[in-house]
Amino acid sequence: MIPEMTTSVQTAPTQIWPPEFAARYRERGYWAGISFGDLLRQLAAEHGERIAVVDGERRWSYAELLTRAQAAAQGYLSLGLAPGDRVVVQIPNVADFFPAVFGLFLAGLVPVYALPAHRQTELTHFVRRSGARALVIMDRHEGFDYRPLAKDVQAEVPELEHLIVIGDAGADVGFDGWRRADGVELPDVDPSSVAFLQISGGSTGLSKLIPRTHDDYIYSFRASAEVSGITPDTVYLTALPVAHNFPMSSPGVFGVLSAGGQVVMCPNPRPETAFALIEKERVTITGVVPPMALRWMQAAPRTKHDLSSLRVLQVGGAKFIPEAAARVRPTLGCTLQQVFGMAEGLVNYTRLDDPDETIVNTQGRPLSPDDEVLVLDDDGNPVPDGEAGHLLTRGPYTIRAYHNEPAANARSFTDDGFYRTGDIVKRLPGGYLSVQGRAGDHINRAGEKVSAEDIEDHLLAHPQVHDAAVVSIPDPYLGERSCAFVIAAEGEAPGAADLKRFVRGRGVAVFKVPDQIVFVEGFATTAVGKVSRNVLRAELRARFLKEGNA
Ligand code: OOB
Repeated sequence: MIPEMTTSVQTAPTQIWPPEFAARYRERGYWAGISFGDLLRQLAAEHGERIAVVDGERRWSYAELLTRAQAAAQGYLSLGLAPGDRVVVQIPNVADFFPAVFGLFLAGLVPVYALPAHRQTELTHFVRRSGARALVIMDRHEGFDYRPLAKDVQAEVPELEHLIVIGDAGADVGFDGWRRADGVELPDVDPSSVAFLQISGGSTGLSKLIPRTHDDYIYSFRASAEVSGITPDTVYLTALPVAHNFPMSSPGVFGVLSAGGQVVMCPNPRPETAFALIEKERVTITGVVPPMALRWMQAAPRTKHDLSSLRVLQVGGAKFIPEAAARVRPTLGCTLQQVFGMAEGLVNYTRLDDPDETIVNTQGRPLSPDDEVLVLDDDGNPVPDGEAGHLLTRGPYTIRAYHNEPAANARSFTDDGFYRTGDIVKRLPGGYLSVQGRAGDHINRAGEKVSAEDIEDHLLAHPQVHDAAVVSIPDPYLGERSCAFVIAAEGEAPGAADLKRFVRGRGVAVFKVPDQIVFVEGFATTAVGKVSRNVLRAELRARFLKEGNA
């Protein structure tokens, strides 16, 4: 693995649009000039005793959410954390997520969102790269104890001063057991400042951190709530991990709360768990990735649960093929909304009243009238509508830079501020987009983005691996799966199972372990000299598919 090269001193994250753009986004009312903390105060004033969040038997009103978030905010500050400090948050789908992150917002602290599947390698990277001083976790969830993991991270990065634990905290700070901190004053938070750091899917190496501001993010989920028909009667099921950008903001939990609706936490995405909650809470909308949609559609005809309250199923994160998309209404009895978005910003939606043909065959059109979209050929020239090209974008909620990544920023953004998404799309009439694939080398495994380079680095750390190239292979269920081509070092070759165990043992998220390992004698090199990894991966992938192994 490539050693972590960041220094321990990290600058505070910023996200800055050129003044003329910022002025336009404010003038047009996109950036409303309120912070997350202000938003929660407004919602508590407006919706007071209405239920905001449901988690099993726990039902918290908007007023209660504010009270709990304020206690958390004061608790964080009483530990000595100061506004602007970063705090990594690894919380599964439980109600406590909301007081934990709104508490951070109210205190002017900056959450860094890790997913429950992340392990030591990823968490350590997030802590280092953000310069985080604290980590908030849940004690255990779905059979996994997060406390020893957090301890290991702290042992590796001693600058991580505080572990804050929801549930049984042992000697660490208990989330509900703050020492009384009523006197602690909460700061004024600038709505144009960075509210949190989101995690990028990442084509190269480890994830980059994405600074999103209060202004830009609040705009994106409020506008999304409109596009998805969210009202105070909406009941949203959080079936995907809440820290992911899709269930968080498209319109997700924040969009639904911003409209006074109700959010129901689903501990895992299994059809039996989700269907029982849909019936019990009369869920009206939820969002899933394509493999989950397939599983749900398979299970729906046999379920004993009443799914008739469900009006909208959103599907996004990876390509949903038209054949499957066409089956949503017949099997689940609801409208499909395709969502094509990215944590960096731009989100596209099919509209609820679009004709079926558009809903089934496209990945939607941009959320905002001020989303600028370019579709370019390899030389940077626009391609005609209907032809495939590279998607670039800029707009009122798309970032202009990653956090502390000068090299990636130079690659990922044009001089005039367009983000190179790495996606290959066709633009269709009406500005609808159809996603064709990726230009870069990552595997979109059921919506989880895995960088080929990241897995290769882990494989290369094995003493019996001479070289490795990881490619994506089409998979009927996952959409794509990872296949590692491995050249063994001289001597005894490791087995495929050994290698998978080895990668898992390096403390990485399970979705990064290669699905398949193929041992090869060597890599064909068609070009003279240094072969680009991209060319090599493309060759291996083509050979694999031709030989009928898929
Ligand atoms: C969402 O966000 P990320 O940051 O995990 O991944 C973004 C990438 C996109 O660049 C694209 O390659 C792929 O995921 N993607 C899709 C897709 N939605 C995302 N590819 C094909 N069809 C789709 N519908 O995945 C995300 C963020 C917000 C909302 C929805 C998804």
